[in-house]
Amino acid sequence: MSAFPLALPDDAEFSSRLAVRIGRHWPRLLEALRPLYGSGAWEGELAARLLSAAIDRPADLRDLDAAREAAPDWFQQPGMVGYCTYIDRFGGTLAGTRARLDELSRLGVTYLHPLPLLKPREGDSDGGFAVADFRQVDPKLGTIDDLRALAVDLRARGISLCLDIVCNHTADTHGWALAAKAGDAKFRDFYHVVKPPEQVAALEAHLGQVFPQTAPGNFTFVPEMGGHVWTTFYPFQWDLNYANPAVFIEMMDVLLYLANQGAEVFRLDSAPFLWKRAGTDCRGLPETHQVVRAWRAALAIAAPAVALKAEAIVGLAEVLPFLGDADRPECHLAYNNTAMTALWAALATGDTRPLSTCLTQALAKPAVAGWLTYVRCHDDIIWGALKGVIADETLAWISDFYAGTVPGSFADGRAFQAEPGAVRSTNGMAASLAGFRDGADNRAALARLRLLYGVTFALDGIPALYMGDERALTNDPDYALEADHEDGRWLHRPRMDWARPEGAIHAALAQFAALRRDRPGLHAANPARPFVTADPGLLAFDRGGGDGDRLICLGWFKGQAARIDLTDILGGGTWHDLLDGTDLTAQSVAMAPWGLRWLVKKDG
Ligand code: OTU
Repeated sequence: MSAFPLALPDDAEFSSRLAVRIGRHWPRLLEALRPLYGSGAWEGELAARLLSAAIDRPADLRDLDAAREAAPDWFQQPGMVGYCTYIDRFGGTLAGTRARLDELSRLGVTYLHPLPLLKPREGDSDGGFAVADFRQVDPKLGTIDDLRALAVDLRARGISLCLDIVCNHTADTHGWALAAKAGDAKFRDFYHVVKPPEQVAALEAHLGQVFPQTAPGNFTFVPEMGGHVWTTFYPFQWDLNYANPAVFIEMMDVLLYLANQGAEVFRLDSAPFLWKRAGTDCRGLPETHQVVRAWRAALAIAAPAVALKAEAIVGLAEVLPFLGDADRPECHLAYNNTAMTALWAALATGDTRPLSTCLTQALAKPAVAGWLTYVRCHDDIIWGALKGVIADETLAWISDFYAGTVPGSFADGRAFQAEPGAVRSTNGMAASLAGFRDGADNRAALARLRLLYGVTFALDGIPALYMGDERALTNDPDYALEADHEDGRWLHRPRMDWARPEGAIHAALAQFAALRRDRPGLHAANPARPFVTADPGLLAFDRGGGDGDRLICLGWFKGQAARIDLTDILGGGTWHDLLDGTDLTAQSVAMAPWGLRWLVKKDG
């Protein structure tokens, strides 16, 4: 009944390994998908695509598969350090980016996430998140051959390439959408078309809005489609219909194709939105998790070197299911966006207790999974992710604080859009939000930026830098002068400024990366366990495993120096701060303004 329906190729060694993987994961794939699609002809098509991708897999990537099967915790290693950037803004093109890789290696980077680089629609493409062809590179950046060459260069340096899979939607100019508009019934079924206007209103009543000002509503009337197309994001981003097994199979084929070009991690964009069910908010439905689980099983068969990362910028309770459990794994990694958001909240309020709460909740992460930890990314900071952890009024105050409208605020950011009554999210580069202003005395701002990154690097996952933060790059206030860049998030998508001095923050980040590498206790299987501290301004958490390699991270979220008695946390003996090289005892721990310490036990 569930046997794999096709014969494996003649190559005995390859086929015996493939047979083992099929034996393990094909039943899982069917178990995830049959409740969605029933049994049917789609199973044969699925098997054929899987087998052909496995056969097409280049020899070097098959070697990588074997290595990763032997060491499946590769992405949890303490030496992992990420970097996220736009190809055009970092290196101009893919070829130009290949020429800049020394910059990444100097920072200890082992994981590169270039933001969308596949062929986008013409005109506004939501920063490349409206893909017109999943098998071609944006011609402005290069070709698919350039992408493969980049992946090879990266792998030679021990850097894994992470690509976006914009799996929730396509551009309205994608071939599937064009065929659908032309009346091809097969492709009309790739999208959701709602005909009676009352039905649109009935669906809307349960749905939220992601871009309420720039893209209100979730539906767009398209005359050629004879109704409203489901468009959660911009009107030119058409949501795919995962109730159609052909959509699952096509997107799986995209994953496998890009895996065979050398991608080692996939960022599943907008993961919560995949499945739609009338009468719900269509976020994180159980069927969505079955789809993700099935992709995981497909990769485990045809490209087991590859890891999945969930992009779910929602509360932690909605993020955790994307990591699955031991029996039903989903993604290997997920963004720890609540920790990130709570870090910024602590920096504004001087109160680290909500952050400790988020870290405590994050202990529910399966030991085999990792967090993607970060300070900033290309999107806005969504305060709503802390709903229930921080009171709404406080979140509104924090939003104003980062917009710079609270008297005495150090921040130089801007408020973004929000649904009526909700707290407005925040745009801005990390340096600007931390108060860095070009030409000013920036010592405090740099200490704040170092504090946020120093905590992030001590957490249980891959810490990812956002381009330019290593040089305290500030906002791009002129963003709207560029065509199709009205969206306020372009404030924090400036061009890399290679002439900008590297300075203290660059040195701090390189130090964090180098220290992490040598500390087995920082493996992502060892969670960050927060302590209750007497002063809410102090964040303290423990990292370490059974092997005795233990590290305690201290972060002081206040602008005045302090001396703190930490006997209850550290106990007796001498502790050594890896960051400044000094020794200290628990009775009197000096914390500089916005200070940071990574402590290890010196004796006993
Ligand atoms: C993602 O973000 C991308 O990161 C954005 O840059 C895109 O515009 C968007 O998808 C559409 O492709 O709402 O504010 O829970 O929060 O998918 C960012 C997930 C977003 C969403 C997330 C989305």
